[in-house]
Amino acid sequence: MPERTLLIIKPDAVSRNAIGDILKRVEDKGFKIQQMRMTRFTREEATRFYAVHEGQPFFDGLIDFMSSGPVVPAALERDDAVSILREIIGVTDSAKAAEGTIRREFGTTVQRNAVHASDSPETAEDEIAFFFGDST
Ligand code: IDP
Ligand code: MG
Repeated sequence: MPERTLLIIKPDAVSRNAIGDILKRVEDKGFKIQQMRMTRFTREEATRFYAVHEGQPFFDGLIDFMSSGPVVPAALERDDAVSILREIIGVTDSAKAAEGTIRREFGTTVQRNAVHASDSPETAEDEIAFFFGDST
């Protein structure tokens, strides 16, 4: 069954000119890019997007980082989109992510890890609506 997920290319990856390389990785894995744009989170928007992590020790740093420069959110579609994207990005900490994963190749630390990917089909739809509205 086709499913959607949200990818965000984070400010660290945008600033190291990795947008094209990351999009090529996901397209080569069979994802269709349904919607995409470049934008920048205000602190308020980042706080809303990451509300589930409010109260975590890393929260303030995460909001600083995510609002520090442009990001590229993209709605992606393929079978099992959520789990396949999580697989190819690797674990949260770029330093611990497996060889060949996007976070290992384009990120550096647990915070500056190059990309966001939705963690469930339900979250994915909410996150896609956050950027692109409900009309997709
Ligand atoms: P995920 O992005 O792999 O789903 P989450 O636990 O949802 O990981 O955390 C959201 C984001 O918060 C991470 O991608 C990372 O940028 C940041 N983060 C998570 N854990 C830590 C941490 O322990 N220290 C610093 N930043 C963190
Ligand atoms: Mg998460």
